[in-house]
Amino acid sequence: MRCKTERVGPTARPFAALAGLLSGAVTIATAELAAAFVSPTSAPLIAVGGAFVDLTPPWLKDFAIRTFGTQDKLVLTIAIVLVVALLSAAAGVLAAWRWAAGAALAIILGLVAATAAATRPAAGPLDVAPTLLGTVVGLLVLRFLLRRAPVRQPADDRRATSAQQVARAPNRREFLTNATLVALGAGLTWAAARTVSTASRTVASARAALSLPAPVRPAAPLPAGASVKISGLTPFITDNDDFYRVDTALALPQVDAAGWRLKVHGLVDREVELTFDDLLAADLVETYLTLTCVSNEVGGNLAGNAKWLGYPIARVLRQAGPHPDADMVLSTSADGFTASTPLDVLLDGRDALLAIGMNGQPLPVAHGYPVRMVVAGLYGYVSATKWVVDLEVTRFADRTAYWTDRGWAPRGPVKTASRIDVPGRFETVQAGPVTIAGVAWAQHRGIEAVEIKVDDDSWQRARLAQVPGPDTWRQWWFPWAATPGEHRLTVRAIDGTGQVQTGREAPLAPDGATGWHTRTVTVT
Ligand SMILES: Nc1nc2c(c(=O)[nH]1)N[C@H]1C(S)=C(S)[C@@H](COP(=O)(O)O)O[C@H]1N2
Ligand SMILES: [Mo]
Repeated sequence: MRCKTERVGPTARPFAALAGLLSGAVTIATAELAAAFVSPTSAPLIAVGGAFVDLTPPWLKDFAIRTFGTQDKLVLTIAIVLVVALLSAAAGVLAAWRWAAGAALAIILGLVAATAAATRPAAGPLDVAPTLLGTVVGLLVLRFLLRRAPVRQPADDRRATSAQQVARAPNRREFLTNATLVALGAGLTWAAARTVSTASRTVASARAALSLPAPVRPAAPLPAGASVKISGLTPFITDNDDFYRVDTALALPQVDAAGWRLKVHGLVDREVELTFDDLLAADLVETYLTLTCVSNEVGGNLAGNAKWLGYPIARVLRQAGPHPDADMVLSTSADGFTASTPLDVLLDGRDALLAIGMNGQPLPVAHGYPVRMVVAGLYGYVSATKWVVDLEVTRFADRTAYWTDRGWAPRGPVKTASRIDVPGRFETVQAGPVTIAGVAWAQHRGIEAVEIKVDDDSWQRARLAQVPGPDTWRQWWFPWAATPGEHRLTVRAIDGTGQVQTGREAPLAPDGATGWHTRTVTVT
């Protein structure tokens, strides 16, 4: 690029900043459009966000989850957009002063984003192209805008020059016309990127066309009393649309089922490779299983229950023949997430599936389409790898997983938990008969009893809904004779081994929160 510093500037600073901002928008929109043809994670905002998520220190991650909950990704995206906007405006101001300086800042930003794109787990060599192309187009636009930007008044004239006079400067109108056109162009490019984004459309239509095979071993019909209808009580089955979502993906991985392969390797007698058609043709089983996140606070709702259709992981592992010294399976997703699952848990006969169906539907893309893992009794971060593509049979001593590297426990058995759903938070109820209700879970041990304490009274047993087995949550309810005043309700569960849920309060990290859920209600 030719540098004719003398031709641009001294541009009035607000115009230079606006030019920078707009060229930043053009850069991103152009890169976004190019990324629609390359890969979703090659788009600069997504790549930078993804790299940021992976590099986030644990304390910041904890803070983000605690403060923003499942909105953390939205907050991150907004923060990145604001930072990029500021830096783009700064590049505009710099370029108006010295073209080379502004261009250098823009190029550095482009290189940072391109590096992020190139180092994403599934990145190919082409992944740098969208950002680099965007940066070049952005620089051309910046040059174009600055050359036609209103010029600052010389210093000695400034006192005499009123704001209106600057406004009437001859090329102000031209600049704003150009700026508007550039903004429109960026907007249209962005919209085009959304529409042609081929990957998500291909995957969505393939998913829609997929019809799931019938299981060889269907789930036993739900007991009649599994789902109690109490207003405000969590339903036994969570709709796919209501199912909590936790993952590190800023752009959902778009994994094509036709090209999907699962490699099973590592400490095995023979490597195994499975295709999606292999899974469709295999003997599938169906099971109800509650999934829980280790980041669920006491009383929180990062848990969901679904009917899963899938292929037992144990069968794939036995086919491969794990070596006696192996004790862990490291699963990897298409987006580079990893989970360490104890090998003995996968082989002990419990439900541990390569799932392809969720509540009678193909897996939603957000929940791992085309294939994810679900394992009874373990937190999601050590077992529920979505978009799974690789199983390495290995040892805890040799390999660590995504969250283990960030300070979380390598093995994550689910801790016993119970939650009050009704009465709701800040709800006022009328004196007399009131139903207290909620859910409790202790996956794979089961829930044997739930107890309620009103204020400092003694513990009383709640009534329990039926369950298909020990791997799901269990609804409970308690008929309470409410008396006027403020009351504090506390719940605890007893698991299938007779162990009482601990009241000792533990934080989320490193292996899950403990403590009793309480709720204060006002009775009138
Ligand atoms: N690929 C991938 N799989 C993942 C994760 C992830 O970040 N990436 N998060 C795990 C965690 S922490 C949980 S709790 C579950 C959540 O599954 P869901 O989003 O379907 O509820 O997915 C697990 N599988
Ligand atoms: Mo999780």
